[in-house]
Amino acid sequence: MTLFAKNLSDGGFGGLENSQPDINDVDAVVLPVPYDGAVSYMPGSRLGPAAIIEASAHVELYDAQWGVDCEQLKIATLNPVEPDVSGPGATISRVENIYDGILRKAGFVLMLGGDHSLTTAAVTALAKRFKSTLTVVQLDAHADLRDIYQSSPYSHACVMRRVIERAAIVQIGVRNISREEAGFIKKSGHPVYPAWEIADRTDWIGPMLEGLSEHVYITVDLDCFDPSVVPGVGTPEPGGLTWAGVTNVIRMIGSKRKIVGADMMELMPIPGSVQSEFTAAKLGFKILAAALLS
Ligand SMILES: [Mn+2]
Repeated sequence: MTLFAKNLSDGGFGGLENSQPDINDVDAVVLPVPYDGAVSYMPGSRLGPAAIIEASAHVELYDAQWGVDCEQLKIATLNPVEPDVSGPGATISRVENIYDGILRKAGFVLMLGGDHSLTTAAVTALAKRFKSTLTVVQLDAHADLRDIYQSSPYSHACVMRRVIERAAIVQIGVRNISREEAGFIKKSGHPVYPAWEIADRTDWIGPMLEGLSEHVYITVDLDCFDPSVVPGVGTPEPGGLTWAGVTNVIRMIGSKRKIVGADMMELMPIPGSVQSEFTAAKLGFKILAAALLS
């Protein structure tokens, strides 16, 4: 699989010059996957990656809050992955192959979705490397633990069920759980921190961190945020997480464990508003900083 960096004129993540076609020599690769063929409600997240990349040019790279500077990171933004027309399963396999190819060269991938089903691809590639030392931390409004949804095991509503078949998981911020999923959680026994339990609290973070393996993958479904923070998602859910809450958790994870990959999924741009994509872009730099500069 050949990997191409985007042309310089396209502008990469952060508006950074993309003069680095050789990804052997970068700190991080941004992988846009504009695909939303596995959504259950509103399509549109295929427009997410481009909107986040465009907004990212307007984010200040010096992070005064954390005292780190993402300017020092070498980041290559790859060309968007084209979906496989034969369907979600084939598209996930394609992304997995590409992801695997990138991992052979670059250390860290930030994937931009696209719908949440694509996380399975990243986790499959990483689980092959890290085996039982990988925990997937999911920030999401939904548990996404259905075995099958709308007749498909690849629906974005099933993604964490596919992920837990490959790695340990921790779920944070969930507030929409079906009866079937609640039963599965009880049986599985993995840690779940519903939004209503962790609002305005930080005392759960320490015990949560202790349960993580050495290597952590962070998957951010942008609907984890309260819709007042990120309104541009396909399945908004009230009662969500705050900016400070999400960024603090990610920073704490980065300070205690090795973050080996991350994604930001399900952004559905709202015409005329840049609030959601700008927040996502800024979060992308927070993730890169927590993973690579802490
Ligand atoms: Mn999700």
